[in-house]
Amino acid sequence: MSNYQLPKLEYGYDELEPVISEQTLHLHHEKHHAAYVNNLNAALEKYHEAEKKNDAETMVELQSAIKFNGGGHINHSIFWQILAPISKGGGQTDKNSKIYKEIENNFDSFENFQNLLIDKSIKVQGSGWGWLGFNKQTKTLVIETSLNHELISARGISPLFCIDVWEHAYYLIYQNKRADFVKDIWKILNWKEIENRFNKIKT
Ligand code: MN3
Repeated sequence: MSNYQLPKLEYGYDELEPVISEQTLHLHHEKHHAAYVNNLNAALEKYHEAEKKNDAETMVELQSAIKFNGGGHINHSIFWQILAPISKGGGQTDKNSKIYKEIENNFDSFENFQNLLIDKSIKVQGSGWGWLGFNKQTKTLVIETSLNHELISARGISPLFCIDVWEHAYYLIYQNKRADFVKDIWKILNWKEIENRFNKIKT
């Protein structure tokens, strides 16, 4: 029995305003993310049934639904954690933190890093994600993008933070202006949590 659950948010639905509206967050968390969780559980249940029957054909057919919905659940679970309300420290960077210094080492300056990530995220074709990750082999920070719900961990890269650039993430406020959303989301990034994620990888 697979029983993945929708994670609870650590802030109120109206607390990420004005970047993410209350209605957007309700829909994004309680409808979109919840659907990925439900569809993942349903697909895994069918998969386990097929496994019991030695039905390889059905198992292979289910892989796409598991990948899409499982990736959606995993990526959104990261996304909610790396956001914080402006009133609770959202958007505040600490220039003495390890992650800030590492960003400066890798990308010359924080501003340069920001511009690169914004640019790559805006250019994702269709639905996808912009990422800051850590490449464990080269031991460097990397900017990545992924399509749909593809995981960057599958490329050997540990995710530090992500920007959801699916239209459902911003359309109610920003309409077609993805660039404005990708520039504004920096106001609600939870740098303490991003630093925690970074420390966990390195140790
Ligand atoms: Mn989404």
